[in-house]
Amino acid sequence: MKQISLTQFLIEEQRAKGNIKPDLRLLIEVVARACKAISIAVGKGALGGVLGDAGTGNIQGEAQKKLDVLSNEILLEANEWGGHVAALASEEMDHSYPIQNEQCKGGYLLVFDPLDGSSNIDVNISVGTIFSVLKSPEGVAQPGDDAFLQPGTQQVAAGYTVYGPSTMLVLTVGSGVHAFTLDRELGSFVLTQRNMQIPEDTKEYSINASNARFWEPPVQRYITELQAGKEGPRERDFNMRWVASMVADVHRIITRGGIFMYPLDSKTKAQGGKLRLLYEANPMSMIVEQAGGAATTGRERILDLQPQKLHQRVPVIMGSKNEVERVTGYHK
Ligand code: P6P
Repeated sequence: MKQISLTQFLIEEQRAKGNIKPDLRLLIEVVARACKAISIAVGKGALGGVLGDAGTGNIQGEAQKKLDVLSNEILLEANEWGGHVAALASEEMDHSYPIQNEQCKGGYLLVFDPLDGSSNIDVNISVGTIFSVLKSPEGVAQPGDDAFLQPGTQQVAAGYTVYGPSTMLVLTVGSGVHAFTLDRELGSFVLTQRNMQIPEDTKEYSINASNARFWEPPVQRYITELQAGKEGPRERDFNMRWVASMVADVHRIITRGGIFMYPLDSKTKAQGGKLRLLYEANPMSMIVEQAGGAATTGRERILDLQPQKLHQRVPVIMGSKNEVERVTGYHK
């Protein structure tokens, strides 16, 4: 079967739908190239001398893995000269990073988690890169942190690359969700799935059950019903999966259905939740909604939230529409 590369797909989408301006296509290609380099570094494992802690911490108070720092540097370097962004922001950087050279500036903002789930790196479990593209505000010469504080509905593109048995880039530019698998011989991402759709119902849920004692009553009720299986009110058995790598868990859900939950709980309430809005919840919510799923905090649609700070955290419930609507309804 003729292989369609990421570049060909983006050009054909532009011709057909006119929703991918050349600059956005070129930015997505820069990010894809950076993800290829990250995939190579991650794939070397112990042979690459980049496992283990970097000996530094990030603004989240998390110990940085060497690969966190390396992945962040790869994405920064690729975009500094790429000429498509005005500024970058990352989980691994306290503040946003404005492009200084006027000749290398573009009209977009790129915000990313360079290596999500990196605590799994040293035990060889799938990790990923999550990215979100926003428009740089008109007339702002040097966009700072505030420029990134846009609701998720303002995203022009969102995607992730999961470094698993194969390396897959999953992307939306607002007209469906499409998956590309890295062909290591060609060195390019090849289209392997068009218009991914999340089944509206599921038998799989994804939550860190060790937090059960901290959950709010609606979540307690929902999970208890799932655990009751066919003897309970749901009248069917459910299965649980928790990889502790959002990219891996959400990719499974986009591929075969499920519900991913990191709900508000008494442990994370003071900081607003566990997962970060701008570079985890928002891009994943755009992808999930574009694939026919739903994404809420338990109380409101994630994409409608007005961010207040760069590293803001939020509760996250996303995946199969009917399940997300059910547990969100329990919060009313
Ligand atoms: P816990 C990884 O650190 C992450 O941000 C997500 O990728 C993942 O879903 C979650 O945190 C795991 O959290 O509390 O189970 O370790």
